[in-house]
Amino acid sequence: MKTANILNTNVRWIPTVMLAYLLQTSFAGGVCCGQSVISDSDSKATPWQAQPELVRKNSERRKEFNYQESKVPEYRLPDPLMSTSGQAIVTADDWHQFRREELMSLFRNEVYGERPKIDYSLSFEQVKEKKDVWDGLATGRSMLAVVRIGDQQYRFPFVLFIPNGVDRQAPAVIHINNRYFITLEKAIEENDPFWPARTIVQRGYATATFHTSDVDPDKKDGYPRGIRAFFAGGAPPAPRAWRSLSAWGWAASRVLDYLENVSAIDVEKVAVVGHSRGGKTSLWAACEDPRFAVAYSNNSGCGGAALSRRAFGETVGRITTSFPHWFCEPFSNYADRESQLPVDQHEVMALIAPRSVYVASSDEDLWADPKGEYASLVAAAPVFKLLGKQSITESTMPALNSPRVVGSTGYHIRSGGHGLGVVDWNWFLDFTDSVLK
Ligand code: GTR
Repeated sequence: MKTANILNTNVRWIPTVMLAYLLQTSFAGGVCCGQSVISDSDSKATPWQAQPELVRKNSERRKEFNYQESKVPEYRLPDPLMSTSGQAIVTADDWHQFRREELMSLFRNEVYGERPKIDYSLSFEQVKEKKDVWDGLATGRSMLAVVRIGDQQYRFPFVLFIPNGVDRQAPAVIHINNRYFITLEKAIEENDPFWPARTIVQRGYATATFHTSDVDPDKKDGYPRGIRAFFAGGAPPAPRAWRSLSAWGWAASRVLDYLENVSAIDVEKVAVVGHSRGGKTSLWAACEDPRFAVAYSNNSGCGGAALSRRAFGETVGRITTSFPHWFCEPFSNYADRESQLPVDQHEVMALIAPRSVYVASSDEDLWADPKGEYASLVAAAPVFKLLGKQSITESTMPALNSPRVVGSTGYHIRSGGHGLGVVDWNWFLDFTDSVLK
């Protein structure tokens, strides 16, 4: 029972000095924490606030964007428990049978676009397998997902590790890699902090990754070479058709389709994880696919966890201009009129309920609006409650480096800048341990 042993020995407290070291370095190594989370539930630590010097510098450098709390417009969030026609949603049945679908349609029509309703077939090719990775800890596979419509096919690669010799099915983590493709060999040799496969497996999880651009190129002009054009037979995308974020999330679901055939994996316990644009994707992937038990968005900001109405840091206007391929066309109509949006991002969290959501921010990543990322999680609480789940309700932010976990939701804000690293992963895996194991 190799996995079990490794897990036990890794459950230990991190001394403060080591924690500081881990936070300051890009420590790529491995295994360091387990139950080491400092829960802030009874802590008196000061709630996080943006560093005044950083606010000053950002405001100076990017004058057209707001970095000051005092300049956040007054806003009123749409109530996830009030239907468009003004009907209060008071039972879980009302939510499941009516309101959830209504909200999904609003997000599809106004933000992420509608996925195609075209029949396709899906198969998988195993390109390589290594049965004895990391001294027998895992089996690694290099795979191709093959999507067929008629005689045409679209393929994208993914890599997977399955823990060996475990006595019960393992939970799993699907990582949406918005930066690069990590090959099987590379993942075996280097524990890349962006996707530390070895650490994840040592913590008792299977894990898979794919690269977003292999599914739909992450470029303004990448459409003709991606899965969306493949589905559309080369025709240009309709204004409300899916865009790249939705396409990448769709691909995470195809990887999940594969995991359903792996007997060592518990498909009821699969988390979808992404950073930044990948984090926007992981949240929407979990909305579209209820098989995901957990969604983790790391530094996802505008169009991800952050409330659009705050217009703090990145705005709807800026994101839809810089990345027109991420969102369907109507989203750009809300530039500078966010208050007219029929939805806001707290309803993305609500759409994932009663499943679990974890949101992470970074102290220096004001562009992603940490306060707005936290506030949207809190604003989803009435829906978690209606569906019988506990979640974070405390409106004051936790202190820096003090994860807050309540029932189905968790949040941390880490020292440092925009990025996904070992510290984030360890706190996130502590959360999945609590909700999945
Ligand atoms: C930025 C973009 C953000 C975020 C980030 C990333 O340029 O403005 O919304 O997604 O890229 O994906 O790293």
